[in-house]
Amino acid sequence: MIQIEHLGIAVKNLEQSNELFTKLLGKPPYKTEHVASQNVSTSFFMIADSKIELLEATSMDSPIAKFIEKKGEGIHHIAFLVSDIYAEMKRLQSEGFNLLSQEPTLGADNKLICFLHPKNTNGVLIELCQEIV
Ligand code: CMX
Repeated sequence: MIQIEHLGIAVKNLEQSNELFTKLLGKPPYKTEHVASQNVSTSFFMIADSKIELLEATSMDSPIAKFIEKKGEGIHHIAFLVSDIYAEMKRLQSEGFNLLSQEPTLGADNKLICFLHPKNTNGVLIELCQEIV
């Protein structure tokens, strides 16, 4: 693991939350993106070498819609940057973590991603991500 790449925050209304976080951080998101594979719309704010990702559900069966229904808005996941996601997935699987996919998938912000089930990580959803070069 190299660093915390971003914190994901589940929000009900991306436009309103973009305004809120623009005021809070003193700068606008550098990117907004619809990620069809995850049923989410996202925006990214840079903070030094890390990022905040705001996530709004685009359908009722989105993980973000389910999360907000159950827990309300708030921190949804922590994403760690890795240099070799395949090696890291293999290592974590051998350590007994529960990978939510056997292969990395294409995520937001030009990344290969894989999630670990929160039940085995103290209730925190963990995302691994690797930059696509
Ligand atoms: N953080 C912590 N716990 C979470 C959670 C989260 N983000 N999402 C769900 N849970 C909890 C549920 O509340 C539930 O807890 P209890 O058993 O105590 O009730 C438990 O995890 C398991 O829930 P589940 O019913 O088995 O599964 P869900 O349908 O809620 O799905 C999860 C949970 C993590 C498997 C699913 O959300 C998933 O596959 N997530 C990965 C993909 C994703 O989150 N995509 C959106 C982000 C995309 C992006 O970053 O661009």
